[in-house]
Amino acid sequence: MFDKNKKLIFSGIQPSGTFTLGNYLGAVINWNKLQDDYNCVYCVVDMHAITVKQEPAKLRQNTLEAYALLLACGIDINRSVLFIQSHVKTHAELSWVLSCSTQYGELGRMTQFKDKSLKHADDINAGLYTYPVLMAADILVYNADLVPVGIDQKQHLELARNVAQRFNGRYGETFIVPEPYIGEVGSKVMSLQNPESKMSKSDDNVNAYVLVIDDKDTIIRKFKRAVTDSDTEIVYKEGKDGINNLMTIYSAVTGDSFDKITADFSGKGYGDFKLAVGEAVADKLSPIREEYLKIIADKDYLKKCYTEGAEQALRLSQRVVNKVYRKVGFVDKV
Ligand code: ATP
Ligand code: LTN
Repeated sequence: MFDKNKKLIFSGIQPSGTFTLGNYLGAVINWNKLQDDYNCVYCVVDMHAITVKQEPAKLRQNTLEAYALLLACGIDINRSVLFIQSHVKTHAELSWVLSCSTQYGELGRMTQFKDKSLKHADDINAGLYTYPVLMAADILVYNADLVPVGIDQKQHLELARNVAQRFNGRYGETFIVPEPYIGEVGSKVMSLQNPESKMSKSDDNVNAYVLVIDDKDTIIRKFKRAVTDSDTEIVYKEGKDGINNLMTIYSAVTGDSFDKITADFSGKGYGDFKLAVGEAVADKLSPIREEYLKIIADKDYLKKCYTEGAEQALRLSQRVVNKVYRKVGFVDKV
């Protein structure tokens, strides 16, 4: 299925609830585009999700929803490998070996670990600490060349590179040292209620985020309520965080430049612009929502997709684990 002349992309997304417009513009839209030029392997990282407390039934539901949403957003199983992390045993197997090439101190420096330890102070488990090792295994087990992530994941990717280099130094060339791939447009979508912080699905205020599966009326209502400033001009400028964010979103979904947006809305008020952004976003998301509702209702189709995805992923990654086991000195299994 893969073209040997193309580079390999790997990325993962957590099943922590339905995706926001931020996840879509910051991550998934890039995953979709990259399928044209790369061999792509994508997964829903349910094993990472249990590093914080999960309700089992909810995790199962969220994982299926995330998988269905990726299909609805255009991840094409005829071109790319799309699977659920816990279905492919090689990730956990490689993770153990890599943990023996990762230093205690370097894991302690991870800012996500520090943040999550404060947020989940009653459950600072070993998995939360070794989270980046499993992430390194996800990537290295496919010998990925490039990893599309948001800026928040750059430090974890740096760690994966260090671990790959250390392993290669100790046991001989085994892993490709992966490069980060940070998309440009929409790399940071801000909250509609507090445009100084990022749009996040765990925000307490539902008006702060737009979900990919929100209906048209809800999307328009949320944009109408978006916090802006007391100025009137629709122009991208320092200090106008709310308008800057709306312009970024509008530009990402329509392809219009900031200059064109300013020219098109000259003489019009914030109210008109907010409505236009709401409509443009709703138009972009409505086919995804429809497709999602169809897929999530068809459990047999979903099962077929993730089962095939897991088989393909295992085939690709088993070779790397076999090689690693040999390199570290494990006895061949026959
Ligand atoms: P939460 O919203 O609960 O903080 P999250 O949406 O950041 O979680 P992830 O599953 O870690 O959770 O994010 C998946 C991907 O989406 C990551 O690559 C991340 O960088 C990107 N992403 C998340 N929020 C935004 C945002 N507001 N703007 C752009 N990209 C984002
Ligand atoms: N930690 C990432 C999700 C993730 C990932 C990966 C991303 C897990 N494994 C491998 C890229 C490559 C996150 O929270 N967004």
